[in-house]
Amino acid sequence: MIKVLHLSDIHMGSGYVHGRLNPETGLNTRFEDFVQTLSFCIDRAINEPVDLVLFGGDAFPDAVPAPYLQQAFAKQFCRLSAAGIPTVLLVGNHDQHSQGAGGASLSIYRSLGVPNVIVGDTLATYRIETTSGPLQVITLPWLNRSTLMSKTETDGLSMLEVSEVLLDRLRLALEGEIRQLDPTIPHILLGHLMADAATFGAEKFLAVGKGFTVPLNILTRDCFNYVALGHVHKHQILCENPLTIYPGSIERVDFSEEKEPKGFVIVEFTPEPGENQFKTSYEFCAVPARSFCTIETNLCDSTMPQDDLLMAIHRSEIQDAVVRLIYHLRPEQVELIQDLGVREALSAAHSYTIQADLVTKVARSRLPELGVGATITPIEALQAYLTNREDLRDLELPILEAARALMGDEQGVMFGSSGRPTFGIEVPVPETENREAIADSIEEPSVQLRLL
Ligand SMILES: [Mn+2]
Repeated sequence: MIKVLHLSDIHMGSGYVHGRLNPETGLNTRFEDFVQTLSFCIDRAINEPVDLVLFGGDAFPDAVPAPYLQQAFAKQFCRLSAAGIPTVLLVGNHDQHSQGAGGASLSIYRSLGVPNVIVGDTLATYRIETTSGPLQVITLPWLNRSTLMSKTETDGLSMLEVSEVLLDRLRLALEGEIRQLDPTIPHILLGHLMADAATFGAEKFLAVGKGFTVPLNILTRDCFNYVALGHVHKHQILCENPLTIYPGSIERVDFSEEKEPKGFVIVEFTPEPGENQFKTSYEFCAVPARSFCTIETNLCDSTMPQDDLLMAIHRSEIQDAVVRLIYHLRPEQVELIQDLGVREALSAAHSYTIQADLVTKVARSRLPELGVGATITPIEALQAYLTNREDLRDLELPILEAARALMGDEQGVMFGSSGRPTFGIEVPVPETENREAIADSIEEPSVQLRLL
């Protein structure tokens, strides 16, 4: 039996906004979280022990990580090297450098000749001798258009045509690798890609450039005993035969991953008689990743918003979590919330953000007349506004009256011969021409809207 640990998408150095400075180390606590979780994975690989570790790509946020990130990453993977456990480090989109001659942040391990480490930065097949027997791994790093096509070849082609040509080339190149495989030992395809059957996760927000999607049937060939994938942060099993898995990321980068379990997979290959030669089984192993917790509560109808807000916090599991508190309340309730008390209730969290959302009574949805391309007259708009403002009910009639006067319906009240200002406001009487100009401008639809 051969045992393989497959992890992916470490992204060490991401999500600092959810951490705080550790005064003892001077480092962001989220960096320390990522190191701790990676260390947990490496501990498991060594203690098990597994025969091989596969890393599915995306080590850092970009291809030029700060030295302390490189160092922390190297420290963990060198433990595998020292323990004699072979490791394949696949290059993901975040590991590739797009400038000059390119290269990848992980290539340093090959340059230094770190024992037992293979860097997968090209499509290639490796035969790996493990203590439990040999394995074959095809590495398929993140592909961009320039990997498989030159610029002159893509000239004049649409994006769709380019993608089709790329996929044809990938199919061919993969076929070339498959034909060299030794059928008597287990075959693994290790790829960093977006499979077309995958559910998206936070990776779509992290990626700068767009890659292309690979149809699952290109990957799930009968000859493979396991298809180990990286790139998508949400753990998922895409196919049972051959077993095709995204282990997902090991730590949460943002709140979009709040509900996702985080971990790695351990895959076992057991020899069995017959055509398929090996039986593949797997286990998802959860890691103690930092939990994220959203508390959202609507206090608009609450008579004791502070108490209800504190209750909502106490009901949530905020201990050591990254928390975001979102509460909705009416403007007149604002003074009923004591910020200090709320912050004290949140103090058990690892870090927190508070977002107070003021709900105003006049909602646009209550003015259906104001659809796209539709306008209403200023008087109708004012009427609708006043209908929604209970506090102005007593003034509704005088306001409307004054508005009509302004609009010229009742000329004479405001600007007329009497010269008597309404509501005791001193209104300068303009020249007749100016008055017409004002009336004209009010007829403009844009002005009508601005009046709202
Ligand atoms: Mn990726």
